[in-house]
Amino acid sequence: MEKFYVTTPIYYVNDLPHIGHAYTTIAADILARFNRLMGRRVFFLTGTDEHGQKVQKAAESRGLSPKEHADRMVLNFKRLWKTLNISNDAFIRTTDEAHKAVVQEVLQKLYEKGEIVKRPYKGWYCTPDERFWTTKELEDGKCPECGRPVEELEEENYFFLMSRYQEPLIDYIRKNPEYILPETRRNEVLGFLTSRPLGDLCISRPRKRLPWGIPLPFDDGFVTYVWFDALINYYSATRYLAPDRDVQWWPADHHIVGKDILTTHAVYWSTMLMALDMPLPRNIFAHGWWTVEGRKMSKSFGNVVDPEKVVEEYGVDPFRYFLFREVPFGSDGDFSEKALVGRINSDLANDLGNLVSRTLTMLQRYTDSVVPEPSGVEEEAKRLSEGILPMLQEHLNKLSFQRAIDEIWRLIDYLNKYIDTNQPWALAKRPEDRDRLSTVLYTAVEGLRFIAIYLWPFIPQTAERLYRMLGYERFEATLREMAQWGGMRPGTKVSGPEQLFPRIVPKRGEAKVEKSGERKEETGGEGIIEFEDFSKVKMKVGRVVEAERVKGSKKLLRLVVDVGQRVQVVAGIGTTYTPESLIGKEVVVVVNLRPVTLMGVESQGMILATGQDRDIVLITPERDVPPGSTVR
Ligand code: ME8
Repeated sequence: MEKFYVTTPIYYVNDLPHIGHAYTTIAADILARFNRLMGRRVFFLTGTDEHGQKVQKAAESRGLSPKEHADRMVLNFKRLWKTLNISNDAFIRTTDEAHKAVVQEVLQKLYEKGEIVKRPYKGWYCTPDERFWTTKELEDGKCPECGRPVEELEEENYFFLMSRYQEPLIDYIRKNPEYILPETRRNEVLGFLTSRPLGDLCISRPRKRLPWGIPLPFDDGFVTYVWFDALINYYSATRYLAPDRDVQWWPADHHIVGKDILTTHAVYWSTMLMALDMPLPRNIFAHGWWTVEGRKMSKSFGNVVDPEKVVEEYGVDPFRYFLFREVPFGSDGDFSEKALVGRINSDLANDLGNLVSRTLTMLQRYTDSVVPEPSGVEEEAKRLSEGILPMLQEHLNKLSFQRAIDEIWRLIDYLNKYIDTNQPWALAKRPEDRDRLSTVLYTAVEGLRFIAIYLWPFIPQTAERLYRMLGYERFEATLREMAQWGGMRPGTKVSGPEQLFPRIVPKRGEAKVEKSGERKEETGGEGIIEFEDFSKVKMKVGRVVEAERVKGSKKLLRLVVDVGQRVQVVAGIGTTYTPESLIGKEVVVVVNLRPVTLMGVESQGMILATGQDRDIVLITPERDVPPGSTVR
């Protein structure tokens, strides 16, 4: 059986985990889940980096020993991984005795091979970053990485002769285009390696200066540099933490890291492995950086996002979904609650949630929630559903999570449209269309089965819930076996409709009225309202003065409408109208709706229209009237 080994960085225990740590770990989780579903043996490793100056200092400031401090801090990470449904197979701590033994073994081997030597060293030391810089590397006399002051230190130390591997590494990266991804980062690393001589790496710290580390096996006066110790975790874990010890886990398939620590992985770790004559990992992927509301996340700005809080407020799956749908993996992203709510409302509540509830509502109404026998196979639905699997494989192999999600959404959009076009509610009224109704309902519910399976790596809790709603207990076969059209057995009892994702009303208000362009389910009954209810709705004639597509959406347009004053409205009419065709058009706008955010854009009103999808018709005044005229 094929194996798949994926890692996250091991996080420092000097601080609490935040959205950035969650991001990397969820990425690895998606890959681990997908590969398990593909029937591979998976080892998914995460953990904590517990030695070094940063941790020692954090412990000192709390009046604890470094180990006591680490023992406490590690719980925050473990708890968060539980909250986020992270399915790691092991959790490594660099203070594990077994890890320390492997680090010492590696050091001894390199020392005996002549890859590590002792030398006097003079340089500029940045204490917070725990590393030496040469005079040339300093920027304005300060640390080029963090900009903080450095101090000149002279001491004897042990060096790993990294410079020997400069050429072999350049060669390796050139010959293996997928070794470092994304490509822009690969080019950066190559640029760095080819533009200057690679120095040797100081891998020890005198114990008298820094006692908190793994002692060098060949010199008790020194401990190991924290990065040298930490990087070895990826290998040491295969020796004592991996499931199925009979599997040859090394080398890893993917090391997923943030772009901040690419050099340590691409250069230090790769050359360490070369010196050890060990194979290099298949891929190192450096993802982008999250800011929060346009600013760097930092305690001093008070904008560090606690994933536990986000999950408490919005649920785990919306959070997981948002992070990977919002930006391509590799690019930087910006987190805001507004953007999150926009995604929940448009993608999860409207597209997915609505598809599930309307399908199950119709089954309940027309077949007593029993899956009907179809009278034929809808070839297009079958082709689309089955065709997503190879696309998922291709995209996830390159860690293109966003594209993978797009593929699944194509099926969701298709099925919503399929229901709109086939109008099961109309078929149900005509006895001669009974067979057709069965086929349409079967196709919708079978399509949902594919969606549940495909979504599982991304939003496992929702996928499992949906799968149970479809009458299954758990995924019992491999993805390839399950992704065959016709898997849903006629006669299966499915559950009644449930709301998967309630629409989120932005904190300030109670915008319970649906925005224009969102799909409205057939309900059958018309509720009578009082005149005073109706008179609460303020409508005006407006002229469209600006129109453009909302980025990333096929349906939504951002319009600026002059209704006496200018208001911004997000309208789901983009499948019928082009932005250009709307400029100058008169429309009717509901102007006193509580604003909501759709895909990151605030909508301050609603435009009246009829029809749906490609057949939307705007309601306009019969003759030109001045913008701002009241509609009653
Ligand atoms: O560097 N956006 O640990 P660390 C995206 N112990 N990702 C972010 C992020 C942000 N704003 N902030 C943090 C270390 N991350 C070392 C690693 S590995 C052998 C040793 C994520 O706790 C991202 O994955 O500082 C980044 O690389 C990592 O957290 C840094 O975690």
